[in-house]
Amino acid sequence: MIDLGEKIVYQIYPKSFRDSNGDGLGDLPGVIEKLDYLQGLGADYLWLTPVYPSPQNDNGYDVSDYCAIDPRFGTMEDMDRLIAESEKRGLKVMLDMVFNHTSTAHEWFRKALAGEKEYQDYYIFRDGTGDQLPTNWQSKFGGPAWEYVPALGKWYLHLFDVTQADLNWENPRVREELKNVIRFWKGKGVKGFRFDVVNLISKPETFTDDLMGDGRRFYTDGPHIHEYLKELTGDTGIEELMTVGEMSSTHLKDCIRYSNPEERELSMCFHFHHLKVDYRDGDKWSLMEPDRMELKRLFEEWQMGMQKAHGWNALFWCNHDQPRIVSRLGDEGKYWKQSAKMLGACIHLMQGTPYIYQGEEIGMMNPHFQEIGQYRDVESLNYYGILLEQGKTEKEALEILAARSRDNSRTPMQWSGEDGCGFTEGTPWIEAARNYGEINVRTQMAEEDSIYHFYRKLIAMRKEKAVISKGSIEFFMQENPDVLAYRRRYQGEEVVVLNNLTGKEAAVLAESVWCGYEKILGNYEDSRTMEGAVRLRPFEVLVLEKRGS
Ligand code: TEU
Repeated sequence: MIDLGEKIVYQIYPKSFRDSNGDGLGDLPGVIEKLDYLQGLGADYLWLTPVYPSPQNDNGYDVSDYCAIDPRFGTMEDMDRLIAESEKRGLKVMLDMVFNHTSTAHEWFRKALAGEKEYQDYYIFRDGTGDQLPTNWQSKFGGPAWEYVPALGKWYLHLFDVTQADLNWENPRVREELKNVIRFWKGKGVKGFRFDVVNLISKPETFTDDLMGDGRRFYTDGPHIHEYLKELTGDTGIEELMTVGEMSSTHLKDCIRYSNPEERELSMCFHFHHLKVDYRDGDKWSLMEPDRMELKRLFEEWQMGMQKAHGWNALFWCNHDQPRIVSRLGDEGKYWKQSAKMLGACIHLMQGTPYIYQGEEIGMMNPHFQEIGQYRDVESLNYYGILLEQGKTEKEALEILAARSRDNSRTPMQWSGEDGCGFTEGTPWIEAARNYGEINVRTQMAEEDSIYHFYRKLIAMRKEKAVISKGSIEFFMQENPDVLAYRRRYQGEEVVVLNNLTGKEAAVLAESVWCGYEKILGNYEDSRTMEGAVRLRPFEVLVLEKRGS
């Protein structure tokens, strides 16, 4: 069994990581070039988002062949080399399995369109006429979740883009095909899998209109989801590998089952509730100041809930779908460095397995695009149109995208201050953030006090201290809206983590919180002694260890 609490996963979005051939797109040889960097950081696993053949309508999450490499990213030899070179450095490769849907360019879907009944059963088709949608469900990228194929007189379901057709998991042949994909990659030496929106794969028996929402309540954590996951894991022998399910709009009770080892489903889950605390009325496209009390409540609910029932959390702020966390909950100006470090510590010292998304470890920010022409993401482009239709001005719509677009995290990795920011010698497929001169890996590796070195310390601390990797967790000061405070305990050892979530000086700490403890990590340089009234400074994090523990 893997000791999940000791592992760190680094997420790579290959398209924006490192371009080795100057075509403006990142590629696998580019990832290989950077393996030493990842080893130096202390990562254990690299999760690569999809590099399979794809029309790239959703940047690879529209897969047209699960067992090959898109020439834009390289070759199968490159992948083999990446796996081998990673192993040499003690790194394991995790791949992204997009099993809820395929691209409509996939051979299976093309055969379905050509009238082959057998392949129509691979997808979710419904007979009908072009003027009558089967249900009122909405696609997650905007617009109806159904598309009509006049030649067949049928609709097909697509919870995401119209070119991403949902697979029919009720069909055992589909399940077998997907198991073969896992077996293929496992045979190549891949040591982990991230399953894209895997809690959406089990659709209800009958399809009905959702009078209360967009349809998600019918297929989220759906009727056969636990059976399907047990079957997939059991039949492919991936139980001993590292697996993580991306759980969309999920429930705690299901995540416990997905990740409790006795259930033999997955190692852990991503959920997104803590990343919606700045959505007004749950609407991503409606801006609001983050609700910090809600953030604290959610952390407590999920950490305590998973702990109690032996589930396991994937710990993360950032990924390729989320705006940059410093721009969102931290500070882009005076307290950039402090806030990036505080946010890192806040997540890394909780119970679970931490994930770092490329660039997070150097405090990369949203790029603040000003024009629609700078965006590439299908969801952003769709919603720009929807927001205008709803009556927003172009300026308002652009402000919303600048805060919420998935492209905020997809700009090139900032390796250096040179032209192309060390990402490419060509023209990048998406513009880099303008601040790469100041914010880049080269500068931060050279600077002792940098965010990069702070992340290295966080990683090292998890590996050195069993209280971080194995300890229990409890929250305190829950009535205080500014400070997120928790305590970890393990075999007589104790560590306390105090995070000022705000840009203001925050509450005075009761003496009982710090007396008898010593500071082992913080994000302010000076040598303030822990005496008398201890106030947390803007975005300050204090990590305290009980003396003699
Ligand atoms: O994302 C699932 C998902 O629902 C989101 O995070 C989505 O981006 C968000 O809800 C939109 O507001 C996964 C992948 O991470 C994402 O990149 C893919 O586009 C999506 O699945 C479809 O495969």
